[in-house]
Amino acid sequence: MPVDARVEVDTHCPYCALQCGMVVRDERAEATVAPREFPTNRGGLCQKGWTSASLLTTPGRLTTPLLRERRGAPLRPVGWAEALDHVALRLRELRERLGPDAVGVFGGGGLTNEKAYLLGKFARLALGTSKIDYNGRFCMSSAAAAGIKAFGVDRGLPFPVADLAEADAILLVGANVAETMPPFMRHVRPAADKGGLIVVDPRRTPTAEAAALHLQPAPGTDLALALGMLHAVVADGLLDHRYIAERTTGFDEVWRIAAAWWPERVERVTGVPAADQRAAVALLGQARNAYVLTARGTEQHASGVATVSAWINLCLALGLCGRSGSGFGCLTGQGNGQGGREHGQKADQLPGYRKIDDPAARAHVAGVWGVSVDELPGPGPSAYELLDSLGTPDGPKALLVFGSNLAVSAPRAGHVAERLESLELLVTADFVLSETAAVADVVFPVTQWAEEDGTMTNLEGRILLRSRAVTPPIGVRSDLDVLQGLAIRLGQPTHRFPTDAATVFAELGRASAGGPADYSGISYDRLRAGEALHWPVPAADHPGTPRLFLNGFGHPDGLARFQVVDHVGPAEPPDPEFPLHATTGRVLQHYQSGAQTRRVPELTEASPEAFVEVHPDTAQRFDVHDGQWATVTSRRGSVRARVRCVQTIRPDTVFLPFHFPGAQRANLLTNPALDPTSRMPEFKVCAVRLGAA
Ligand SMILES: Nc1nc2c(c(=O)[nH]1)N[C@H]1C(S)=C(S)[C@@H](COP(=O)(O)OP(=O)(O)OC[C@H]3O[C@@H](n4cnc5c(=O)[nH]c(N)nc54)[C@H](O)[C@@H]3O)O[C@H]1N2
Ligand SMILES: Nc1nc2c(c(=O)[nH]1)N[C@H]1C(S)=C(S)[C@@H](COP(=O)(O)OP(=O)(O)OC[C@H]3O[C@@H](n4cnc5c(=O)[nH]c(N)nc54)[C@H](O)[C@@H]3O)O[C@H]1N2
Ligand code: SF4
Ligand SMILES: [Mo]
Repeated sequence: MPVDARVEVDTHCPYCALQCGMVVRDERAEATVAPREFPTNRGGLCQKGWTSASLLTTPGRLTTPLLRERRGAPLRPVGWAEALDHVALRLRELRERLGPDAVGVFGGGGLTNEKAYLLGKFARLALGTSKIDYNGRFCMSSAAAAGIKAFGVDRGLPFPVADLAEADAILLVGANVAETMPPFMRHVRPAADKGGLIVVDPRRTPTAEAAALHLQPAPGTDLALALGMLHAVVADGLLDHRYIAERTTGFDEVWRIAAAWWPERVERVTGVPAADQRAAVALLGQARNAYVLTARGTEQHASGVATVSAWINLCLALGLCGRSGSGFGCLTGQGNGQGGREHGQKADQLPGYRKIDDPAARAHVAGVWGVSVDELPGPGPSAYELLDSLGTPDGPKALLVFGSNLAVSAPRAGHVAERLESLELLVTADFVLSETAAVADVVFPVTQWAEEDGTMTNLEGRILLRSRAVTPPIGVRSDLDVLQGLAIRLGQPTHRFPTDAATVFAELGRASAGGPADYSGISYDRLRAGEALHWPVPAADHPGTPRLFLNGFGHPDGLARFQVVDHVGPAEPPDPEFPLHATTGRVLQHYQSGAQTRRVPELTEASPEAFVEVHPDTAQRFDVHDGQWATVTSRRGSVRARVRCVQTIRPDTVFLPFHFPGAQRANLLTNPALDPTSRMPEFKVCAVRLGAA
């Protein structure tokens, strides 16, 4: 092909919420990617982004539907009509036999806004089921719930990431951005250079290495740490009295609890020296501009909502929220972790971030969908509760999975695998044979990122267009096609399930109009023109809302609400039988369950297998050696992982990445203790013992 015939399309990375700008070139049927200047990545990409094009032509790419007649039979290639007919017939039969709630749906925060929206509509209308939830429950739910309580609105960052460049101090809590969003380090670098970066993590991560101050609490004790720091704010005279009086409510009740958490007491619970707590507070309190940012390390706990609330309390006490140059935010994780939690694939939700039990929201959305309000089901169970109920007398007998590899990523994965096995029908759509697809009865092969149009909402609430840049392989269809194909066979009119992304987006805009996440003023044309549109965008001539709370918070009185919270501690503390804390998380090269990145040769070469980080003293105590395979055991199961002796972890804690399958699945260990509000499982701490493999 002559050089001038090659196609170059501006788009964004297929992976995380930073949604780095990239250019995809479709050259001689081989796509390549290159970084592009965009505010979130400022010309950078991480190794996953750089290698993302290879997934388009990975040898294991699915290009034909797969079906097995019965459990135990092998998956065999079939045509689209046969696969769609088979699934629709089984779903209809189940519905007639057991009612609409006999079918469950599990979505993902990597799906475009259009897919997430249509999946929610499909569940409520074509299936009539209340049982839909998604993997964002495992990701942002605690942050979202805490944001709504305090501010009345949940948008991960209520300001553009570029604002961070002006910060004198940044507190990163349970966020290892140097590995989970490497180009994000560019935004915290100015504060780090001024000596103002503070990192809270039980491990000395590459992010902590860049910090002036690293606080290293025991996993699951952040809430106590935040209370101790609030205590120090008051004791050291840094409380912003005027801000508290003018812009908040509820401080006095919060202080009644924090008063009892003086830093020396907190040191005994967390292991963080009292002097470091005071030093961190001094850095934040004396800064002209300061930010507190949380991520999964502090959020993925059975007390995750209370813990995030405690960090917000600290921020409010210092007067940092809702003014220019300072703020509080939670770092969204998945590519569309923000939009994916706004448009109705969540158990309790309708599009526009509306509640499914709100009569006005139901009336509005039923109107847009052209159905009567009574046709809309009510709220359903949360992700883990849905998975835990599969195949039980009251639970779904069939599950449709779009955009999650839950066999690897769900907590207590051994139990979840048993629940999947007990189903009459498991259906998934994917572009590779993930561990979940491998145990499904029907697999639909779908287009991916660069092969289709769709919008994503990045970590700063900015809506982005990912445009089709390459021709998909023959045989695959988009998720929107799959949903339409099934919906028609379930008796729905074709027009109700459009397959053109721009048409779906326009409908999504109407459905979201008037809701907190209002997209009604956004169009593909505005996005193509490169407008920086942060929601809400309630009209076609509205410029968007980059900074949400400058003129008041989202509650009717415009005030932020302090939340009364007290320290709880891990749901499963260590004991003589399971004497160590295990925590889990990420490495730079792998994304989530690894379904995608384990198929990229450069990435598996750099990170081939599961490992467990162990302090040398702990290795000696448990008689395991660096480089050796070990067994880590919790009350729920055992994992094989190679020992990595590191000085950077606390001696009472081990760390495992969760990206690896089979016997190397960290989630065989994890505790599905759920937060009472967000229903977030406790991925970040459980009790384990360590032994030679
Ligand atoms: N390379 C890579 N990047 C990713 C992803 C990926 O899978 N791989 N996934 C994306 C997604 S969906 C997400 S949600 C984000 C997640 O991004 P992060 O939240 O940054 O990632 P994690 O590694 O899960 O957790 C961060 C840190 O929390 C620490 N931690 C563990 N327990 C505790 C605790 O009790 N308190 C505190 N303060 N810290 C604790 C861990 O040691 C870890 O270093 O990353 C996104 N980016
Ligand atoms: N122990 C432990 N477990 C965790 C976590 C942890 O920190 N520790 N973190 C949790 C978090 S934050 C998250 S976000 C979850 C994520 O965990 P998962 O939900 O498993 O996420 P992925 O691995 O990204 O799985 C996405 C799957 O969908 C496919 N896919 C990608 N895009 C599309 C699409 O557009 N359409 C369709 N049909 N398929 C698509 C991919 O190939 C892959 O198979 O894991 C959670 N699990
Ligand atoms: S930081 Fe996230 S969005 Fe950027 S290249 Fe890496 S994975 Fe992609
Ligand atoms: Mo996530």
